[in-house]
Amino acid sequence: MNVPSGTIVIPCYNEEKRFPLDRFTAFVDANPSIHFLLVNDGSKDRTTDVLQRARAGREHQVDVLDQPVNGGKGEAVRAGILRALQREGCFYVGFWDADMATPLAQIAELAAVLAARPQLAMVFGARVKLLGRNVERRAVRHYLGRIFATVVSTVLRLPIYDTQCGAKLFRVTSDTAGLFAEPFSSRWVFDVEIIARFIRQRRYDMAAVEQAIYEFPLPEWRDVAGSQVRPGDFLRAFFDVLRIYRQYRP
Ligand SMILES: Nc1nc2c(ncn2[C@@H]2O[C@H](COP(=O)(O)OP(=O)(O)O)[C@@H](O)[C@H]2O)c(=O)[nH]1
Ligand SMILES: [Mg+2]
Repeated sequence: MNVPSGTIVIPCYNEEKRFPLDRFTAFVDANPSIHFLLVNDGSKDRTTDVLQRARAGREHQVDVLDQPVNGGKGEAVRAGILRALQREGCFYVGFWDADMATPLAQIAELAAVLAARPQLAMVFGARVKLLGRNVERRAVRHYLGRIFATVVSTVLRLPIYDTQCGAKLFRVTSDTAGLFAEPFSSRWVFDVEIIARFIRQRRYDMAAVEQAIYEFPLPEWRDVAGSQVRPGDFLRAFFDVLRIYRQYRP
């Protein structure tokens, strides 16, 4: 497949043990058009060493951004995307969770959708458990995720299925930086905030927004142990959505 060039940001917080170094380097070497920006988000373990090893010998394709203070996933992604947008010749930018619950091979699939459909501004991985696919998610997380997505759909007036999947690509246009320009007000549901900003950018024309976002049902996704999201975060997420609603409504 002829994949246009892009940069994927991988936010990493205490990922020394979880970051799949061998899988990552093998993928990088086999996919020269895909650049990576690994963001160390003020980790307390040796994440930096692992990320530097991932970069060694691949400096043209892999960059490491060291954030001295832990700012949370959203801020790590934001810093990374703004940096990635400075590279010339990027057709897309995106972010991907460090546990690689979504296999890296899906980057090309998402990019291909973006390339084939000019009206799209963004493509999100969606964890839909259909027959014939390997989407393994713990039941609790699945149902909590369904409730959360339903709340977000209602609040944003956008029928989105999966807001929280850590695999998202954005077409690089003059509008892209605007989505990441300001710090996010929420630590965990910045994905929702990106969508809220996009809706505002499109002047609340919901038909236009629906035409510009594509959810791609992933053929493979597996829960990776060691998630740092805690039950309390789930509750906090609802209040964050409420705040986003107030902040971004017309
Ligand atoms: N928990 C946490 N994750 C962060 C932070 N900064 C960056 N991340 C990254 O955000 C991603 C979250 O993935 P994970 O913990 O598996 O969450 P889950 O898959 O949604 O349960 C990983 O790539 C983390 O390394 C942070 O401050 N806290
Ligand atoms: Mg995970």
